[in-house]
Amino acid sequence: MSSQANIDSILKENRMFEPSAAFSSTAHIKSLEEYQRIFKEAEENPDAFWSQIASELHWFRKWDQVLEWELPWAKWFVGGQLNISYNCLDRHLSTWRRNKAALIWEGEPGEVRTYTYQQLHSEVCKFANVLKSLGVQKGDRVAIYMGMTPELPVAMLACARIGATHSIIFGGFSATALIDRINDAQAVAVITQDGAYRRGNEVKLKPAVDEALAACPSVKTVVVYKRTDAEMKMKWGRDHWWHELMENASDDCPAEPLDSEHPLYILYTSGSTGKPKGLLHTTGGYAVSTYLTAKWVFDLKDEDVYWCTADIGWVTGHSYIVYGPLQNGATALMYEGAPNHPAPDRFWQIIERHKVNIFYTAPTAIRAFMKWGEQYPRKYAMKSLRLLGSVGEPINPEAWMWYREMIGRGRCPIVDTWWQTETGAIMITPLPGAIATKPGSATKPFPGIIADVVTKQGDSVPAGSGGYLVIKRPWPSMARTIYGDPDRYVQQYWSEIPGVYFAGDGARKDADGYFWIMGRVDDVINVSGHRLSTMEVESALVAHPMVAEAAVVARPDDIKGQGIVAFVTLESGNASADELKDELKKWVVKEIGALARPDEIRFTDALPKTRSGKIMRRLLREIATSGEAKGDMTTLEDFSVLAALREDEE
Ligand code: 7RM
Repeated sequence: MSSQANIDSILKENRMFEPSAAFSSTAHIKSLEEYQRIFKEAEENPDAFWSQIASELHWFRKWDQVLEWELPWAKWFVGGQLNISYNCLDRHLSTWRRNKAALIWEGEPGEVRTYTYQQLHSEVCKFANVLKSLGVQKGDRVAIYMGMTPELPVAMLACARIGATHSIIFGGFSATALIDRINDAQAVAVITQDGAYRRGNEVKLKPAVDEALAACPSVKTVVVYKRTDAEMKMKWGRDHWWHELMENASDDCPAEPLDSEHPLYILYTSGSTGKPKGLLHTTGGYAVSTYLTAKWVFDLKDEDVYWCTADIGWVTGHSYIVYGPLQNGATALMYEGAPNHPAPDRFWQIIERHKVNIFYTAPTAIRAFMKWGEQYPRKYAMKSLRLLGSVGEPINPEAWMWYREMIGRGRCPIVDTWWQTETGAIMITPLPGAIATKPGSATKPFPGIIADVVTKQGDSVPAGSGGYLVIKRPWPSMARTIYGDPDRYVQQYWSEIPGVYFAGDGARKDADGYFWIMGRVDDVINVSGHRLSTMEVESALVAHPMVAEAAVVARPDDIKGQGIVAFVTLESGNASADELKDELKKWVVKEIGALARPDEIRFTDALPKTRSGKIMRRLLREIATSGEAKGDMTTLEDFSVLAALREDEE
């Protein structure tokens, strides 16, 4: 953060959509008044609120104390013992849900597998016994490097069942990324698969593990799930086939009672510099927050088919494909592959085939759908849909409206959910039956979450001004530390602004108390002393009919301090002419003012993104400034994008 000043907000959006009476009447939270009452109760007596929710789960031993808080160190449900795998599975086996679908999986090549709660329980118990037989013990770390197959949640839940801490590494990461993460966690085992299907090709996974393990002495065992049947080298004594081990494994494996603060998982996020940060989540608090947010935000009902399109290697998949939905006894759909394979209508086909009711995806995907064209969703009625969700980046109003009209057909509320790997669960979000939505706003904090927008000194900013998004009180699913580096945890999240958790994002609160997330403060641009959010300039650009996506960054400017460079991808079929560059500059001036006029527009076929779809503005900043990207690129999804950007420049 370069300046003490606040962030100027220039985006104006006045549309508002009330929940329909029909939706509200059956929703878990039915009205604004009900939300406000619960919010107030939770604010005034957080212990009672969280205790009541926690009581809906299964505990082997009840907690003695709800919260022990020594800033910034939290312990939730102190003295309690539970097992999240028990809460996801066993708890449902004594109810009618025993034979309900827990997971419906669709492979990219088209096969479908369904697991009932009973079946999933058996698989998890068997694999938990496999892990034990391989010597994996409570407290050990297990790295999981898999694609989106049902065996991935089986592996996670099996780890959780015996108290091993999982560390899932995106199937898209390289051997180098694997080495850093495996060594940081000192993992004793790796669970992987031969390969995964993506866009009709095989992405090889096991070979990357082989390459990495030469530099990872802590790993003693590798389990390989056979997905693609590719030719595979197996190292004798170290590598085992999943199917061979499972053949003789017993499906009797009682869940281990674990301390509420027992480490459940480590998940790495890229730091802007240096080694990746392993956020550590523990059991009890995480279970409670993911259970409740999944239920209220997605308004989960027993009849629903719920689909979150995230990769499980990202926190969204951990919390809202696996732990949140399964604790609720929901039916979660899981899809293995790409959204445009074999054609750009794959998602709509899946919604139609499985009669999906709740659909949760990312703005980056929505902008891709917009670019591919309306003809694809238009082919399908998608009458089953009743609720839509968005996560991962600020969703520009243009994309929000398209999502509402083209996918939701004007019938479905949209929940724009703001949260982070660090927060473990959704923090700011509409409750769909209670809170009216505004395109581009994540609306209000979830009950029990005390959020604010403040200056760097920690003072609340007036309505309408931008500032730093902070959380003022501990919440159950907060990350407990950065694994192995508590000092970095304190310094990264609890030092910048006194006494509160600083999320790294900028935001603005409007006169109705709605939060508008403005993106990472590291991305803020300072033009002639005005601090602008890149997201707002991008949002204006994307509102132009020819623009599909935009990324805006600053580069040093002798006069203004910083100038604006916009990287723009166009809707298919639009030529990139110089006249269009002028037109876009004028457009931004008209939409938000002369201050935000881009100095340069660069057309590109694609923007550099992480695997989870976030635009990597840092790399674009380096390209705009020095012509070359040099920083950490381990999380970059597609390297050819950078090469193309460099070529464009010449
Ligand atoms: C869930 C997830 C976290 C960062 C966060 C924000 C951005 C996520 C929204 C959003 C605006 C949203 N975890 N972000 N959701 N920005 N509106 N609804 O994405 O750790 O991978 O990323 O993502 O900048 O700090 S994450």
